[in-house]
Amino acid sequence: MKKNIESPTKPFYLITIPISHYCEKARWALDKLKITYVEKRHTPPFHLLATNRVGGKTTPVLVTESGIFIDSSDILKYLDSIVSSDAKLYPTNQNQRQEIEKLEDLFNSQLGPATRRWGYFHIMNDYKIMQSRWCHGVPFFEQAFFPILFPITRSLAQRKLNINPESAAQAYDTIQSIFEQVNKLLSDGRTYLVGDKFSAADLTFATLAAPAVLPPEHPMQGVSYKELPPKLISKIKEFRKTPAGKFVLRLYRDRNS
Ligand SMILES: N[C@@H](CCC(=O)N[C@@H](CS)C(=O)NCC(=O)O)C(=O)O
Repeated sequence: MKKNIESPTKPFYLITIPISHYCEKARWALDKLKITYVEKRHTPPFHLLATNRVGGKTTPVLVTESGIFIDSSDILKYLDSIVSSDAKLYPTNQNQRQEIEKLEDLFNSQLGPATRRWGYFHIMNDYKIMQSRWCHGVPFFEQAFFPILFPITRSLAQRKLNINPESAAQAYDTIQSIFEQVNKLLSDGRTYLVGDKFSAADLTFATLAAPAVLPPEHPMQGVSYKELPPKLISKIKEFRKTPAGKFVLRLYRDRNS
């Protein structure tokens, strides 16, 4: 496997809540850029112990010898600054870069919260699904505490993320509106959202849209797709049929190539 940077003396650490789509954004960037890292997975609320220790709050956090990055976009920009020019996720062309950053901001600020709120609304009351999503690869100790802590962690998350039927319906409308914007961009037959190369805009859209499309190649799988609530499955099927949904599925099929 060709590396894009010289190996640092210590591997990078990526602190995650494994199912988080913002964490998947950082994970995919590290994988794509072939950077050696160790993922430290935590279930809520244990992630707070790990993030607080290094001065962060939310996940992902990337810990490197050159600094600690506590936001997914900062992580991407840092990684971009250390890889060779042919591997970059942000082009040197300023107009394209601006377009990419604008899309990335839109996806970060609107799509990410919307897919998270809408997705959680459908699964949060199902213990088995939530356990499969929140405990994927986390330390045994945290898995052991999950049954005791889940009810309180769930209600804290519901409150913090404002998850209720009305907000979920609004989130669904937001996802649809952003998918429509992406459908429009793709309508001229382009392969990527900006320019002729995979960029931070594609990566951010694919990862933050993933909860609405559930790409089979997503590295964090919970219970099988068929075990999800039928209402959720039927909406996911609809999203998968849109040009934006097909785009996400294609990017995920190519994720590891
Ligand atoms: N703007 C941040 C958002 C990250 C974020 O919202 N992470 C969520 C997981 S999806 C999190 O760690 N939540 C736990 C918490 O807030 O304590 C980024 O892009 O990194």
